[in-house]
Amino acid sequence: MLELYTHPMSPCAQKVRLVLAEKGLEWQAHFVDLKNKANLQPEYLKLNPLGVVPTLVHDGRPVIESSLICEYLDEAFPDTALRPEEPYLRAQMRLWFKHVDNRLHPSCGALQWPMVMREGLLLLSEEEQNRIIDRVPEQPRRERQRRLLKLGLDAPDVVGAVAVYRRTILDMETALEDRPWLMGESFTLADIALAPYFQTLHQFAWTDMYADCPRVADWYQRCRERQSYETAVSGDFTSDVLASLHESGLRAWPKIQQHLGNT
Ligand SMILES: N[C@@H](CCC(=O)N[C@@H](CS)C(=O)NCC(=O)O)C(=O)O
Repeated sequence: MLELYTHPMSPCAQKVRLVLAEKGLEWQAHFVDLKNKANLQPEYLKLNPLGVVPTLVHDGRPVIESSLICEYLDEAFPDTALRPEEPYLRAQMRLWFKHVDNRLHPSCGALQWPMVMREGLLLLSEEEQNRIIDRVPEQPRRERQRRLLKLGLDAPDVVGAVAVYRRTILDMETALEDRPWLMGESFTLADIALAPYFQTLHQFAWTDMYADCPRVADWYQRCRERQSYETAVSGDFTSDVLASLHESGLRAWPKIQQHLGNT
C-alpha cells in the first residue's frame, strides 16, 4: 500500500509522482493544503518533522525527502529501473540530486513563494503572519519566508534564485551536448529530479529563461511528452489555474528579467 502526501504545485512531490507514474504503481493521494498550513499541523509533523511535502507512506512506514523517496521507490519496485546500473553513473546522478536539493529547490521556493503564497498572508494582520511563520520548523526557512513576505520579488533571495536557475540551465545545456537524457540514452531519476523545476517556469510563462538553450528546450519538451508527465504533473493543472498562473507570471516577468540581467 503506497500513500503520498502531496500538493499539485510542489516540484518535490511532482518528482515522486513522476516516479510512481513511470513505474505504473497504484497509490493513494492525501492532499496537503499548504496555503492553509496543513503541513504544520501536529498530525502531519509526526509523519514529516520538517513540515514539508512530499511524504510517502509505504505499508504504514513514512519515507521523507523527495530524492530519497525516488531512490527508495526505485529500489523497492525495481521493474522499469530509473537509475543507471554503473556505480560511477549513479554517483553522477546523485550529484544532480544534490544540486537540486541544496540549490535549485530553495531557489524555486524563493520564486514560487512570493507568486503563490505571499498574497494570502498579506491579507492577515502582522500578528497572524508572525504566528504562522513562527511555526515553520527550520530557522533559515522561517527567515527566508519573512524576507519574501516583506519584499516579494525584490528580496535578495530572488536575485540569487534567478542566478541559480540560469546556472542550472547552462550546465544542463552542456550535459545534453552528446546525449538525449541527462545520464545518457535512458530517462532516469536525474531527468525526473530536474523536470518539475521547468514546470515552474512553464506555469509562469518564464520559458524565455532558456530560450537560448535549444538542447534544454528540447529535453523539457520530451519530458512533457511522456505519459508520466501528463499523469503526474500536467494533469493537475486545469486550464483556469494555468491561465491565472500565466497571467501573474507575465506581470512579474519584467522583474525576473531585470534579475536575469544582473546574473
Ligand atoms: N528537501 C525536501 C523539500 C520539500 C519542500 O520544501 N516542500 C515544499 C513544497 S515544494 C513544502 O512543503 N513547503 C511548505 C512550506 O515551506 O511551508 C524534499 O525534497 O522533500
